[in-house]
Amino acid sequence: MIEIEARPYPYALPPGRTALVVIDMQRDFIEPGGFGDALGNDVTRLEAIIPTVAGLIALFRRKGWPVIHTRESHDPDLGDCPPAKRLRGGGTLRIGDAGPMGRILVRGEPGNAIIDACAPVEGEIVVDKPGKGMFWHTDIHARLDELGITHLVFAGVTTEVCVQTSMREANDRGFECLLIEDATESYFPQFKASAVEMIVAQGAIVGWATPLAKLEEAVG
Ligand code: C5J
Repeated sequence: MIEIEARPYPYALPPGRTALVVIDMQRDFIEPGGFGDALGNDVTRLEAIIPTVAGLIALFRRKGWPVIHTRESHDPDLGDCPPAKRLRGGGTLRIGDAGPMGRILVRGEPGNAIIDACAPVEGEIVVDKPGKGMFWHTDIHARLDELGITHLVFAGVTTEVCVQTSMREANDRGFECLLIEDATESYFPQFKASAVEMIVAQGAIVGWATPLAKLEEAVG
């Protein structure tokens, strides 16, 4: 076990049983012209964490530990996008509409791709998830079990939506979850701060949080 200084108390990381999950580092959320932008958000906040997320991915690759990437995405026929999701919100572009980077949140479209700086390499698992959480309508739980993974380290966007939902799903499924707090971001600073507090509150009710430097310090 490697002990990581974290909130609310040290996180015990078992090498060989720990995977990194990078949530939705997609052009649709991070670049101008994507879904996040169409909803009226300032995407530059998310852009700022790219070097930290890339550094975290590099650390896991250096260690030879699994890296899993997720994409929030839908089939081109939108059969996996309930009307309640598609029609929600007052943005100029809805899921499935054609935007500057192709159809919003549709698999295979340029905007749905993971940004170059965090792109998966050969052999890494990529999960296409139609929901906010990484488990709903995906086979990731079985794949994690096959790999013997019991501990998940989380990064990506956005903190209070897809990251927090995925962490909560993972926590309910028995995974020990650690959030790298400077490798996640929200369009709303107060939502990020609150989400991190909710995760670590009540003795790590959802999981632990720590900055990348503390993980690097501990794992070398
Ligand atoms: C959102 C996400 N915010 N990846 N998706 O709709 O957090």
